[in-house]
Amino acid sequence: MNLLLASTHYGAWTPPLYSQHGGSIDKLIDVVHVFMFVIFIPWAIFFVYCLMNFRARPGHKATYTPIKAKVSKYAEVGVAIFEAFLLLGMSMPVWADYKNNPPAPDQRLEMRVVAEQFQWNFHYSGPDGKFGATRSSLISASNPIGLAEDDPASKDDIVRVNECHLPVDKPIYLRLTSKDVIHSFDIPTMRVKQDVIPGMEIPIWFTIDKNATTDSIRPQMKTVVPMDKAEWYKVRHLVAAVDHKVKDEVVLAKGADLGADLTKGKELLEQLRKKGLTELTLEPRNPLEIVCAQLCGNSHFKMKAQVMTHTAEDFAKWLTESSKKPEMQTDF
Ligand SMILES: [Cu+2]
Repeated sequence: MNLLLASTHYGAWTPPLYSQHGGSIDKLIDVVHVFMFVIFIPWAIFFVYCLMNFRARPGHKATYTPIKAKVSKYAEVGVAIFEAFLLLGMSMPVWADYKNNPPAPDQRLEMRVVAEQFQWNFHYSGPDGKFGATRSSLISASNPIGLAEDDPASKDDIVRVNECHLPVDKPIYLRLTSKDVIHSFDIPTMRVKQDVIPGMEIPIWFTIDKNATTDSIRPQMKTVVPMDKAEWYKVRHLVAAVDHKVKDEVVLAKGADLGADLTKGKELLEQLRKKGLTELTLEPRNPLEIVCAQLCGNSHFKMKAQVMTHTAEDFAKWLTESSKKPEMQTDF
């Protein structure tokens, strides 16, 4: 369990929430869990009672016929009614409210997401707001979405692999499609999840909380680990949050990681211990990520993209700068 918590840095319950619509989903998850717990306990007790009470034993024959008690019938009807309420009264309104209200085209950031085994490709229309044409015949390692460069609309388009930049406080409208098999686009911290199906383009939309820029989230996930408890497998996803000093010598600079693999990590931690460092102050390099939630092949586990969230001004700056010098980043 500790290993699990250390590896997620998201805590024991649902991950932190950074989108505007996610509160109602969390409420539903909470209600379902409490309800399941409430019916699990009495039913487990009743199950054990039946096993004991109706078993064959000296002087008593096992009972094979179902019991016909009114209490159990009422309990079953009560559970069915509550489950209908969960579906009709809670779940469907949340879904309907979400699905019936896509953001208006002039107010949203529209993007294309093209999934493939095993990476996420992001296509931005650039400052002109027009997506360049794509053709499957043009797809190559350096052009993963097959963007047609002879199309004038593609001149300022931006394509990124496993790197997704998003603005906060502005509706985001993603058009999801896949080049090969079924994937599932999932941002756990935004409560966004949608299957991605080849041959179809499925839209999904959400708005990121105003204060949820990557730069402001990262320090919130700061953790302090005493050196005697610091093991590489627990800290490998984290980086130094501050300059670590021993007698004015910087032994681990802010932003440095704890070694790329087990051997290097062990060595580094040993060195730090020898130098007399007593604790590590760490934070995730990037707290937000997109994962694939559909088992899509043998490297499904590494189908992850980093999400960087920016203020409106920073995002506009990124968009303008990136569209001027189109560069393909394929190994993020
Ligand atoms: Cu996948």
